[in-house]
Amino acid sequence: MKSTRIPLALAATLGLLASAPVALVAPAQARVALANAPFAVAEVQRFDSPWAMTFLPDGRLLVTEMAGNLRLFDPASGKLGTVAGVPKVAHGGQGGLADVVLHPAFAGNQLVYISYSEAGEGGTAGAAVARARLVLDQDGGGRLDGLQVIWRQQPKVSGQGHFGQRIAFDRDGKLWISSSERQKFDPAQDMKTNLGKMIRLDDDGSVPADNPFADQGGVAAQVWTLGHRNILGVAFDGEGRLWAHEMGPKGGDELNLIERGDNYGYPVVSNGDHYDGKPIPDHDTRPEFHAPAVSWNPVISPAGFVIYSGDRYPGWKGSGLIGGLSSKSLVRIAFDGTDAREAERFDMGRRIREVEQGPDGTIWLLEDGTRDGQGWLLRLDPKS
Ligand SMILES: [Ca+2]
Ligand SMILES: [Ca+2]
Repeated sequence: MKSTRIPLALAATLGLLASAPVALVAPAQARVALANAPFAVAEVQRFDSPWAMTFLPDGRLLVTEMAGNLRLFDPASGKLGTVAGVPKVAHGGQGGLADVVLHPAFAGNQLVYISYSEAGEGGTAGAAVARARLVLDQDGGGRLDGLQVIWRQQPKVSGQGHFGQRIAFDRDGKLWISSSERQKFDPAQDMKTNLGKMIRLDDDGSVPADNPFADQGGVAAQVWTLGHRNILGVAFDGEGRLWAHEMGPKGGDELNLIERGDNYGYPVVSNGDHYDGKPIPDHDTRPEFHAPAVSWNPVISPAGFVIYSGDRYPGWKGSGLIGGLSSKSLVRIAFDGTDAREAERFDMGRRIREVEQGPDGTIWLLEDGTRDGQGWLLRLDPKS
């Protein structure tokens, strides 16, 4: 909902001042200065344009750098190594090496999954997802072995924006990929492309027979939901529900509950408008589209997302934690079943790209490096 400011004189004319209390402006979020946060921020290690990270069972951390480097960092010793064997990535704009996650049975099969922007013919590009066996050496590094590309955006198109390419596994072992609309708008509603969609696959990239559009065949069979813009964060809650945030255009960032076969409306509706000023009808004009659980205007520019399952920060268990790029913040979301609201916003003073929960429940962040090249790995140390 857009907040509406009505001048006092006009409000008086309309008789609003005499009526029962009506919230004309949405209540401000609880903004929390770092001095009052339940954590202190520790700068741990700098990376070159870091984008995503994931913890290994031994407590070490895989970190992606957009130029195509997969780094292995040991927080206990401070040792930093490199994992060789990443395919050539199309690095530029929002493109490059992106997400990294472990197979749910990693301890047994050592499979890691990476997403990245892949160059095509004539300057085009598209997101790709590959899996490989992670082989670690004794020197704090390693390599990707037997890499297979298991999914691609179709078609590859011009430009360097809105790849999405977040990946996650659910508790049934299905692989989820956010495939953003590459700043091309209409493909998000076109079932002949897999752009602007949430994708659901088996762990080897094959298409599950019970996907909602399986009977359409082609790339439509991969699709779980459609009508998305740019999804840079996906997470499952304790009940197994999938939540995804997406960057809106000028206004209208969203947090969505992802439900089988639904259409989330972009570019037909959005609570924001196009950057060139062209209006887009709001969600409430078209109830057939799934409306966001939370909508932000002004935007937060969400990137990175966990739903916290630890005990190290009072009151956070079950909360969503979303990084903010333009808002330079960490946003805490409180869930109530299928409802959600922004509960708190911590002013971090830097663009936050990625959020991850460590094995002991500590929250780690990556500072965005796309603007000046370097970004800190940050650890949030609980205050006792
Ligand atoms: Ca991660
Ligand atoms: Ca929407």
